[in-house]
Amino acid sequence: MNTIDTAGILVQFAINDTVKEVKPLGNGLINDTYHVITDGEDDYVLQRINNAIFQDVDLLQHNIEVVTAHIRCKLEAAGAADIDRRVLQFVKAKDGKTYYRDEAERYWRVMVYIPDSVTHESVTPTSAYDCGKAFGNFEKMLVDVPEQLGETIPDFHNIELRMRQLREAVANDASGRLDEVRDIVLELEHDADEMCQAERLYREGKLPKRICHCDTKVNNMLFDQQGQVLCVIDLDTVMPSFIFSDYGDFLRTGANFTAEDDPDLSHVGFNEAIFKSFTTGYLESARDFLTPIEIEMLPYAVALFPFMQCVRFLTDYINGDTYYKIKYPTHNLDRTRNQLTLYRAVRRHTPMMTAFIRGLL
Ligand code: GN1
Ligand code: MG
Repeated sequence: MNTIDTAGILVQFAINDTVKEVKPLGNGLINDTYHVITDGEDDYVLQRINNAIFQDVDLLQHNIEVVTAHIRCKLEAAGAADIDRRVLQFVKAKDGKTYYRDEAERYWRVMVYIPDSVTHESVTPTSAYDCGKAFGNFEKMLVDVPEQLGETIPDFHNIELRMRQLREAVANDASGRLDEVRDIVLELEHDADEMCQAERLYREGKLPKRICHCDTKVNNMLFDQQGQVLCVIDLDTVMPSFIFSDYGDFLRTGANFTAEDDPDLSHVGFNEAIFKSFTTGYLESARDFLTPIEIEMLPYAVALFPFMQCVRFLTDYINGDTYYKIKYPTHNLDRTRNQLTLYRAVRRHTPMMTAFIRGLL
């Protein structure tokens, strides 16, 4: 932060109040985020967009503008209270865009800070129900977005692509680590066809893509001081995807008994209580617009995301750790084994999940 002239960046945006302080906010791994404290009514959030990962910032900001404007209209039409705390609001730069590119080709954006809001890092059965409802509602508000949105990371959750990337990594064996992980590659290959069924059904026209959040972690939600969900944040990955992305990826982190990089595999497991409450909340808001095949495939989605994450971590390990930040040499291997263990646990829970979802309908 010391080397970045935040004042010089902030003057590019239509902020009238005097800035008193700028300090780091949150713990995101991709973008850099700051809380801008002013002497006026509103505080702001300044964020540097990581354009190494999100290479088309114009497309990304356009998606976010369309989505937030649409949600605001929906909330207004529903007569919702406190709308400014329920949807993000961007401040325009002098050229009218919602981002600014500085001389060093860094990209910046500014949002109004939502007052009296907090984030949580873990879920309970009670909050999982609220999260399910909120993410289902987020998708529901976006079913009739008035234009086709682009993919901010092309084929982000396409498991066929992720398998191709794994196979390429295996063929190159750039870091000489393949021997150590051959058994894992074989296990993943064994289930790959089954896990790729969504992409096949999509090509056959049987499965839709909808506007999804695609990074449904509990810390991508703002809560009020009483623990009620205010709004969904971190909209960079909002793009067309299978609804499995939102439903499955939330449970991948929320319903694992431990963190995704816990090396002690005896801690890893699938939390049935979290699954049940999240699913109950999600289906309460999403069941009206979901097709029968989407609902029927929800247990598949719960397995797909640990499977896909295992493929992605393993690919990165074999490639010599070029994508995910690591803290020690076998970090990606620990993550791989953790996700594989979770995947196996989820598969054992499939009959339970199927029965539970039937019971809700
Ligand atoms: C990355 O940085 P974070 O945790 O928000 C990744 C997700 C993975 C996750 C695994 C753009 O997200 O897809 O699920 O790591 N995001 C991107 O920890 O690749
Ligand atoms: Mg986040």
